[in-house]
Amino acid sequence: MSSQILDRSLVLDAVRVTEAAAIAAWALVGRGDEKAADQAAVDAMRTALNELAIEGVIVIGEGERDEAPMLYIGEKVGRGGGPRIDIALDPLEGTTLTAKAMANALAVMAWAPAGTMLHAPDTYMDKIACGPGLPAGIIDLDRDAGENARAIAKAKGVDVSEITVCVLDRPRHAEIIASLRAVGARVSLIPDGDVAGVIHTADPETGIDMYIGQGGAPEGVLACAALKCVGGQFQGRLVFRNADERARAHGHGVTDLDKKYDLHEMVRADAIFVATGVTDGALLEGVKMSGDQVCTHTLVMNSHTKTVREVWMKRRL
Ligand code: FBP
Repeated sequence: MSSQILDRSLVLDAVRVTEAAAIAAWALVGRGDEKAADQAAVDAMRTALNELAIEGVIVIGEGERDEAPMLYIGEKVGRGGGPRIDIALDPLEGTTLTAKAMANALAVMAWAPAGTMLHAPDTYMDKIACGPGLPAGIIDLDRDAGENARAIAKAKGVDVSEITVCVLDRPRHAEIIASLRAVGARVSLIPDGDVAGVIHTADPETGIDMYIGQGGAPEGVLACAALKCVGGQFQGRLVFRNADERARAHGHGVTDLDKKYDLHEMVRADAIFVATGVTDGALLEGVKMSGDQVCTHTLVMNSHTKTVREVWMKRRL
């Protein structure tokens, strides 16, 4: 099944979907309207998905059916006649970044064979990640943040002062940040966008060695699909703030609410990961419009073929 889904032509199909979402969101960059930007990306992504010869089911989407009219969890997309795939998507990862014309907003999606992605509820998740080439089990969510940074430093043969850890800039992370600074690690704070934060651990050019902190569980699944393609380690544990969130998790088939998931439990088969830049960022350039021409920059990765491609698209409007 995995070779069928990861057919080469599907990779380009996936690229068209995030390109469409990014272009639509770009029109709303800097307009101060997060909802409108997200809606534009959702509409464009849904239209593009429904043109494809796939039998897709949204497993990570815009929310539950009763609260999201489009791209809700369980929605079927595609015109059929193709492979059955699980789709995780975030049409606009960084709604605030887009509304405020800040760096690093992306349109993101991942595909895997039907039934192989964690159906994560829309709750928070504690996450820790590092890039490839390190001993298995080097990071552990149940260990102190500073201790994790120390372990990575030891494995890399450097002093912990040379380790940089990416963390979402949130008050809830004060303890994590203090723990990292106490051991002498560098902390790189990001305003939003932890899918890119996790992916950065796998790209030496970013200088990020580890990601840690609490962010969206859906974003955790998307980040895992990316790490599946480029290598690295990830652990995640769902975080519940109330009984309703626990009930949602049960509804998604989660039986062990305290489970610590690793990368291969979050995405259990080969995956395609695709992201197009909306605004310029460390991972991708944003949409550019010049005269009657639009240009996009997309990263597309396939864990089956172990390929990572950057796709530049230019189109006359
Ligand atoms: P949105 O694009 O949905 O706003 O998500 C951005 C994001 O920063 C994610 O990358 C991250 O997982 C989540 O929000 C963190 O949530 P919160 O902003 O509530 O701390």
